[in-house]
Amino acid sequence: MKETEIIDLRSDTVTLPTDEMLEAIRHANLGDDVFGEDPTVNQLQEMAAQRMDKEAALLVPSGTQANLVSVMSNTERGELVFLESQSHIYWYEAGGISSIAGLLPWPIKSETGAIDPYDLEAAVRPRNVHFPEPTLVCIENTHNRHGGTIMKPVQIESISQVAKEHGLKVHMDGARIFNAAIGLGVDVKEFTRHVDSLMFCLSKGLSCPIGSLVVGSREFIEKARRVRKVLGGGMRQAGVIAAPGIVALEKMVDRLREDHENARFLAEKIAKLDGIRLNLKNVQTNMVSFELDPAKTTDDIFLKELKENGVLALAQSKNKIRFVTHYGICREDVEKTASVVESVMSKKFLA
Ligand code: TLP
Repeated sequence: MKETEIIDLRSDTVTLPTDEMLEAIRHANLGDDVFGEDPTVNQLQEMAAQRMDKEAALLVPSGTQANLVSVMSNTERGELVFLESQSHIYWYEAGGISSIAGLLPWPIKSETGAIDPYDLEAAVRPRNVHFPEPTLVCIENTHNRHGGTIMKPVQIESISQVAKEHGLKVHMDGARIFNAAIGLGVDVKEFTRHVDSLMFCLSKGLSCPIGSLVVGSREFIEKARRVRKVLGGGMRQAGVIAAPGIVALEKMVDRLREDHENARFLAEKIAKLDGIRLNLKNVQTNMVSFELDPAKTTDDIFLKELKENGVLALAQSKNKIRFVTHYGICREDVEKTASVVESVMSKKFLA
């Protein structure tokens, strides 16, 4: 990356399509996908289902819609959904789980993003006329607000066991499930085996411009197709979205390792700095989350100083900052970021 260019570490959603993706769009075979006739979409959906070891998959425009379609296809209005208290569905999806799906979200706190099976067990109340019917548990992997932490397959299995005992389904927001797989060095199927449905995004670390996939049983996907239509997500020549998705699944998964190495490098450099509280144990994939000591600086000042030095980051909460590494960010960029952070933190902003 040239010195004058901005180093954008706000999210892996800022990634641009590769030349091969743009070529694939140009040459894609297209059809009307509402009729199920787009061959490129059908190919991607088959690939996704196979990769996740499920029966079927459905292409939708965004991760938010993927979660909403999944949640609605697993429940009926008025029911109760357990989810982790910092989860994306609860925090960042504009309340669609309540306002559109008509569900009661029931947040459960956790240490690092993985709901403890004992806490789920304790939260499930006996079926009774007073209580909404509990039907679904949502997990998130990797966990965004916990800093890209991985929920291990064994943890998913334990949650799913408790869920099954109580007749609940499990949906996984796997927006970054390939980061989890690469981070642990296991096949992605290890993470999908114990969930009923999942979604994953093409438009994050995999670098596609648009698109997410909902994956599950054939019956579930049939319902999801109808729900997607209700939400206005039925698309026509959607092969233009699917074509780069195919390239992503074939070519962009293994390189996520590089993003993880860059995140680790950056985290280790800045964890040592005065005024930064960063738990290196939680740096497991492509995110670096940390807190700023409020006696030293605030997120507004910190982000402004960074921006003036050509680096962009996001505040996830008051004084909590997130960097995300991704395709297009190289070692030189994280080296520069580390030195910018060091010089910013060495200044005295607050009297
Ligand atoms: N997350 C975005 C923002 O919304 C915060 C980001 O920059 O990380 N699940 C998870 C775990 C996500 O991180 C996101 C996007 C989504 C779902 C929603 O995906 P989109 O943005 O495609 O609707």
